Amino acid sequence: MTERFEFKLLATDGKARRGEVSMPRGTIRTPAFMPVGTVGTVKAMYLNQVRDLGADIILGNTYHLMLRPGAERVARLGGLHELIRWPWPILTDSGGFQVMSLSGLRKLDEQGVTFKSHVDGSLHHMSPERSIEIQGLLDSDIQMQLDECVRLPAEPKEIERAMEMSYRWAERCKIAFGDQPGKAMFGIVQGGDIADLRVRSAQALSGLDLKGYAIGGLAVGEPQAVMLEMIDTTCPHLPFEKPRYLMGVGTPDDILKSVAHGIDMFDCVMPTRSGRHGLAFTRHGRINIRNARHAEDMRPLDEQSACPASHDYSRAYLHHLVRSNESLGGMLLTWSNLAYYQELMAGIRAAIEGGRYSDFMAETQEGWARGEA
Ligand code: PRF
Repeated sequence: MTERFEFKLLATDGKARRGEVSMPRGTIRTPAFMPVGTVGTVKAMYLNQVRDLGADIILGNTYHLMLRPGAERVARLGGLHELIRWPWPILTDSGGFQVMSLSGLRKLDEQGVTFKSHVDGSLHHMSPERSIEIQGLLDSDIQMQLDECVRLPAEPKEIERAMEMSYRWAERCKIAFGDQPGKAMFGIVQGGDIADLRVRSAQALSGLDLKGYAIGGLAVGEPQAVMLEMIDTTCPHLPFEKPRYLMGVGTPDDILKSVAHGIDMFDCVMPTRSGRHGLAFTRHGRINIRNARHAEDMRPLDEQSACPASHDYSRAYLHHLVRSNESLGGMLLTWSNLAYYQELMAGIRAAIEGGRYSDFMAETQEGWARGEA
């Protein structure tokens, strides 16, 4: 553990990277998957379970926490780590993306974003500076710049305008963040599905010498091939020795392929949200446990998994719980899914260290395609 935020590259295999982010609250082994804890809880999980599965960091959301319980209140209560009982690193998203997807009535201009709360309809304004201030009140370890993410497909002019404004917001966020050696503020590359805009965004942000870089504006409606192409276009223009975070991605397949293109960090609601809806991710691929064919299947989801939710409970029981809308159904499937995601990340890290990432990718994909007996 260190006093300063640091990123060390430990090994590479092709474009895939194995590294370590260290900071006062802990060390993050990369490639890393960060479970999403939007409102200060990784839904349907105890945080000690999340930790035991191998999560080095979790994610929180500025937008949700500023509305409830409120950033100043969280600060008075000792900060987010103290409140939720998670002493390890927390990354917070800046709020712009969630405003666009969740709040009613919103207006976005150079000053920031004005929006109506989805909780009580109250009106709020968030500037780039206020987003960083809130993330500071939460005591977040990795803070994200405020940005504008454009849904695809979109007009090139619109994508360019949002990318340029996001860059100006990055400059303002950098000043607002100031000098905090033990923490980091990441910039976010935008530019939609236009290679030239991605390159310009990455080059401009690199000039700000930030501690890490995210790629935003992907997995917003474009095909996977376009997403991978944009990652490939962007990465050569980011500093090699800084961590790269692909925001809001993705499926196990998205993660496997994005790592091969040079991504170090991921977050996604997929394992938690899908779990609550009855979808399991396993070494054998996806299993929709609501399906009638599981009603009398006494096999576990994955007999080889180390997670009790995956190897100790029958598909028949999980099917029954999910069909009956029982909380335990969502809890067990979330547990099993997060276990699989973390198991996948551990496999990815070991494969890169061993210089056998492409073999690992092929074997993993074969497992999904083969399905189960
Ligand atoms: N910006 C921010 N958060 C995000 C995204 C983005 O573009 C995405 C896009 N996949 C997910 N979360 N700030």
